[in-house]
Amino acid sequence: MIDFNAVTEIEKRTNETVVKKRTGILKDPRYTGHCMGPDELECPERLDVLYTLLQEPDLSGCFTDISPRMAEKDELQRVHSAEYISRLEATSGRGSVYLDEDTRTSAHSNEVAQLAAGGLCRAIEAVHAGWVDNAFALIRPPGHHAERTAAKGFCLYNNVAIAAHYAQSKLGLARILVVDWDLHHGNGTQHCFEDDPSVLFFSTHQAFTYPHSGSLREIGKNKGKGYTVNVPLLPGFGDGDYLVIYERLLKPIALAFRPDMVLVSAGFDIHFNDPIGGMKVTPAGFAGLTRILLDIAEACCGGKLVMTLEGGYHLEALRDSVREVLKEMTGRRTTEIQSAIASANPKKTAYILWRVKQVHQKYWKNLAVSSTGDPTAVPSRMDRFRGTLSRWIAYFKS
Ligand code: Q9C
Ligand code: ZN
Repeated sequence: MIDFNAVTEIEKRTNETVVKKRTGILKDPRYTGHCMGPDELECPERLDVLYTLLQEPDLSGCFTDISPRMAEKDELQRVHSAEYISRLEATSGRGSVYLDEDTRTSAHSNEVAQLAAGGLCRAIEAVHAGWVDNAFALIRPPGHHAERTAAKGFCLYNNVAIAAHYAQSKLGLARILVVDWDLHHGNGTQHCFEDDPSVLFFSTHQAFTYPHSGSLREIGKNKGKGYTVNVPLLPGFGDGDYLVIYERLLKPIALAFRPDMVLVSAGFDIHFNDPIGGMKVTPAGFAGLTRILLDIAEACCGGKLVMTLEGGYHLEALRDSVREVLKEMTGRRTTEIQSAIASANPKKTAYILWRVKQVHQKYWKNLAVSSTGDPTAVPSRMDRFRGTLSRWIAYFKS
């Protein structure tokens, strides 16, 4: 039985203080019971390797197990239409049913998808209640592409959207920050909170690829303007580039927003070995990203951070990356990000930093660029490009 009241250990090392965190892991063997067919990228083996990872000598015993529950009907209905829920329910017990060209069900998929959404709610409950400091929901199917009335891109129910609504309506949290570092734009999550200023959606994604949404002009609607921040990236971004984006764009926005909890759609398809992604993030880069998110959560909400698995299709890359994320979350290691930021090629990020600042500084005053002495300032010569991407690409290649 888990002792949720165990006191956080503090361990002194030579000249740094390591504060160990209680990290919850939401897992369940039933999550491997959804299978889209042989040779599918989004496969049960993804969780097999992660659940095996947890048994490694330096990780075993470091985590608090959290058990899932099914999402309730009313929780699903906050995000999905009754017709869509019935359509998914009707696949129960049946063979393969295609819901989208990339997305199909097996006999237990409906129940597994409800267990994924409910599982993420449980991880959030555990962090909110203080049973653990932070948590990672190692669940599938993923969720961030699922729309109100449609399955999409391997996703059935939108786990993060359902869980963010749960955190607000059942736990009483006011503001939720949803960060989506998956390779693909989190279209479903964005659409769910587009006009809602209480949920800030920040997404980095590879531009000009599936699902072809998430341009930086998509900033939210009505009262939600400014609370959707899209950062489309060209392929080839690596650790330093991602850390620059998260440190210089996400961090100031998030500190101004002051979330009560940070939820992360953690996709590992930005790893350099991923079969469908063009990004170059390494396991150390994932640790650095996790460190920035933990810093934000620490500054705003007592470190309350909940990660949830989205994409990531190279099994070893997925395992090696999740290992580093988990080490960071437990506080056993604190990745130093400033040197990676300092050694990143500023040409790669200058255009997107400048564009996001240009579009969002009216909503987020602390993004304003000062031309002198500010390390976050974008070179004024960027103005010559008049904001066109093709001009910037030519500059970058020069
Ligand atoms: N049919 C996630 O990473 N590829 N989903 C579409 C054209 C779909 C990715 C190719 C990729 C979905 C959660
Ligand atoms: Zn993805």
